[in-house]
Formats: sequence, structure tokens, C-alpha cells
Amino acid sequence: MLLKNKKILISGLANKYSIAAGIAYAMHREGAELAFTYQNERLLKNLRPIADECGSNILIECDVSNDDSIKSSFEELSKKWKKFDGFVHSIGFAPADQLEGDFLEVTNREGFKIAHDISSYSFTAMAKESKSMLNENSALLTLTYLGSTQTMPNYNVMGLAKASLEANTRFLAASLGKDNIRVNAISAGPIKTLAASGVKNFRKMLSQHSNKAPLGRTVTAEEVGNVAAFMCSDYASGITGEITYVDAGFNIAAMPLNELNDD
Ligand code: 0WD
Repeated sequence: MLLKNKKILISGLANKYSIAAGIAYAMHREGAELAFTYQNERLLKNLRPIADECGSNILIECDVSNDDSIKSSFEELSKKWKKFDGFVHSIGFAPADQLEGDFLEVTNREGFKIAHDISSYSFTAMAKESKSMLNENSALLTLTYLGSTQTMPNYNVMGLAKASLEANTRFLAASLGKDNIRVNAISAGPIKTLAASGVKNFRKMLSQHSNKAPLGRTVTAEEVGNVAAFMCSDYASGITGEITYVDAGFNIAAMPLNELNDD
């Protein structure tokens, strides 16, 4: 069991399709004790049955757009866990009007601000607020996407926010290295979740992905969860500041293999 005796907090579980759900199941299977944060009351009913399956009754409200909410959520957590071994940041958001249409036409200051605040700054904010509670050998993990480094239709300002999140991962890793706390990101291939359905024509992205990826398919939340469990385990003790792709190899391929073959 990769995560025996580890206490890990998971954020961003909106429903059973969330990547965070795949991560929770994998971490539970690997022996971790889990706690969860949820954005608001409305999402609690989706979270509760999954937390139950994972043997957790530590469910804490935390809206990462608000510093007081982040602070009080860790105060709440400290009543159950004096110290813990890391957290998963599986949170991203941009207003819907930013995720449809031409980048230059649709992007505005407010949308830019919100996307970067919720999708990148919140990772720093959670690290800041929890640092005094983190054990040595803790691991922090976030979820990113290829839009950080390559363009694609409709992903727009989220791509910029993910670029920021990846730099954030590196700077946090540099900052927390002296405390022996590791910070990493998983760049997941497209998976049909609530957040993903906010991106226009997401279905087409899925089929394009399968067409180009060396493995000829998309990935599952369970596959992301397995890598997340490893990254937060002591088996990954030599890895920090790294972006690990779990995308069936999509990012390494310039074009589909069969594209130029005669048949
Ligand atoms: O294809 C995908 N699904 C990919 C997702 C590919 C690569 C990366 N990712 C990333 C996302 O960008 C995000 O960072 O994975 C992370 C998790 O996303 P998900 O599992 O795809 O989406 P979802 O199940 O919707 O969970 C994201 C959750 C929110 O859900 P909704 O859809 O209700 O906005 O992030 C949470 C919320 O639960 N969230 C917040 N939590 C606390 N405070 C906030 C907030 N202010 N805003 C959003």
C-alpha cells in the first residue's frame, strides 16, 4: 500500500465524475486516510457518498476565492488532524463566456482575473495556510492541462491560468524544498467531467485526442488517480516541481501515425 499512514486532504470533488473522485478512490485503496473540502453546500450531497466509500467523515467547506474561507477550513481540519501529509488541489474555473470563441475577442479583464485567481493563486493560498500543519515528506499535487503550453480552440484564458499554475508548482517546489515538502502537477488528458463540459465542443476534443494519442484512447480518472497516489507517496520522494503527463501520450505526438501512411 503506497500511502499507508498518510493523511491527505482532497479538494475539488464536485461529483462522481470529478478527477478528484478517481484520486480519492486510488488513495483510499492505497491506505491513505482522507479528508475533503467542498466548495459549497450544494456539492456536499455529491461528496458525502464518495467520502463514505473512502471511510472519511472529515468534510469541510472551503471556497478558494475567499481567504477567510481557506483559513477557517484549515482551522477546522486542525481539530481532526494536528498534522497531515499533503493535499490535492483539483480546482479550476473560468466564466463560461471565456471558454467559447476567439481568444482575443472573448477574453476580458474580469474573466482573466477570475481564471487566474481560482485556478492558480488558490494553490499558493492553500499551501500558505496549511504549511504549519504539514509533516516532513509531505506532498502537494495539482491538476493541469496541455493548454498551458499549446493552443487549442475554446480553452482560451484557462490555458494562461494553467501556465501560471505550472510555474506556481515550480516556485512552490523551490520554496518548500527546504522543508522537505514536494510539489508536483499532473497534466491529465481530457476527461468528461463537470468542468470539462464548460469547454465548448469538448466531445470533439475527446475524439481528436484518441485519434492522435499513441495509446489510441483517452485516459480515465482512475488512471490519473493511480499516478496521483504514487506522486504523493514516499516512492516519489525524489520528484518535485515536475509536470507529469497522464494523457495516453498525446503531448508527444505531432500528428496521428496513420496520417501519412498510404493505405
Ligand atoms: O479534461 C479534464 N476534465 C481535465 C481537467 C484535463 C486536465 C486537467 N483538468 C483539471 C481541471 O482544470 C481542474 O483543475 O482538473 C481539475 C479538476 O477538474 P475536473 O475534475 O475536470 O472538474 P470538476 O469535477 O468540475 O471539478 C472542478 C471543481 C469544481 O467544480 P465545478 O464544475 O462545480 O466548478 O473545482 C471546484 C469545484 O468543486 N471549484 C472550487 N472549489 C473551491 N472554491 C471553486 C472555488 N471557488 N471553483 C471551482
